Amino acid sequence: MKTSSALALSAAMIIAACSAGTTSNAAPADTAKLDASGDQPATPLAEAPFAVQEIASFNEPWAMTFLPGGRQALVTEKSGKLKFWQESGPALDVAGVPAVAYGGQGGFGDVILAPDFATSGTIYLSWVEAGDGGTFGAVVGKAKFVSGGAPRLDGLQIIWKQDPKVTGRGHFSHRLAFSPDGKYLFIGSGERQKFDPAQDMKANLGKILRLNPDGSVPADNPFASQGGVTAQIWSLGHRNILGLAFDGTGKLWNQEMGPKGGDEVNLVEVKANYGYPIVSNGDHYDGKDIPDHPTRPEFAAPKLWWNPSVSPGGLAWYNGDVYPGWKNSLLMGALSGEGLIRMAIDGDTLHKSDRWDFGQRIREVEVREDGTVWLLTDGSDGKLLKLTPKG
Ligand SMILES: [Ca+2]
Ligand SMILES: [Ca+2]
Repeated sequence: MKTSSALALSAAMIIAACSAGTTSNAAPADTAKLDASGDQPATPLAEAPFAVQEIASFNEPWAMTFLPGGRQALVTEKSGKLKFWQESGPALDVAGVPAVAYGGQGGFGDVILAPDFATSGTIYLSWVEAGDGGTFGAVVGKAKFVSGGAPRLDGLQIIWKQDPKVTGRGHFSHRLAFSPDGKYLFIGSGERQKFDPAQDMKANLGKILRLNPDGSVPADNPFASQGGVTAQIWSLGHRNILGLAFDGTGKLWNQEMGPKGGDEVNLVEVKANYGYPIVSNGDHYDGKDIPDHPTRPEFAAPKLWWNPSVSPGGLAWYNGDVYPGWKNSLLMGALSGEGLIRMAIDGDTLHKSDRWDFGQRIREVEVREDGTVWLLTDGSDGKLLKLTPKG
């Protein structure tokens, strides 16, 4: 027994040494060149400053948020369940959740805590509801989360809807984030795979929206005087926003799944137009060309982009000390890219700092209060993963 495990160990060391050897020429990466291009080669997990620990399983998990203290979390499952995960106990179904229109890319979406969660227990949720004539649209609601052995939602109230509802079940986006001052709710609203709504000021599709916590429109929104859903608009020309994150200086970043070869991370600025579907560094999946960003400098260009596509899932700001050199970074999951991407924040710019090959579709990225990073993998046997720092 002793001999065979020693052999297995030395074989593992040889494999690790070989995989390190094959990538050593590429590292350290020429980040300036990578940052300006669509490229970003992946590094084997063996070289990461963390080990991957499997914690729990979920059915098509989509989003999660830790509760204060980090020993409990809420996890949405796309088909319509909200799970109350506990570090030392079973994951329980939360009662009182809305009925969701499950299918395609739709179902349960995001879950975040209200800024005053500690006193109010309020959470915000997004999901898809059906409309007339085979149409669908995302909605956002708030409710009080009541913890304990029979967790439930009380007083669920819808505060926002995608308008108009359209056919198809793609590009809902429905990602949520509160500004660090707790005053404003930002919603990523996808263009519903219909292209032009991203430039249509009469639709709240293909936009990032800014609302008061009760769903009303702040008086100082850039298009507030125009009324209707136009008043909700903060930025436009987005495609499928699957991650929103504020950094420590209050800057809002978004990632979005672009067309083929056009996935983006943007610095979200008020009134900016990010150009979709008029410009993209990618092209339509049917092969039709979309002029690249540099041809139309009036549209805000991405800070980073990826070709081939990585299909982003989740976005989180990291400012901990658990993993060396990660302070002030953005972390982004990759679905088709099957990994985790780290981008160092450098003022108003980003660098392609790391990309690890997990061999699994990463849907969600969360940072716990203790500085550890947790991920959700995609699919019917989705896993909650903890990235345990290596000694
Ligand atoms: Ca989250
Ligand atoms: Ca293009």
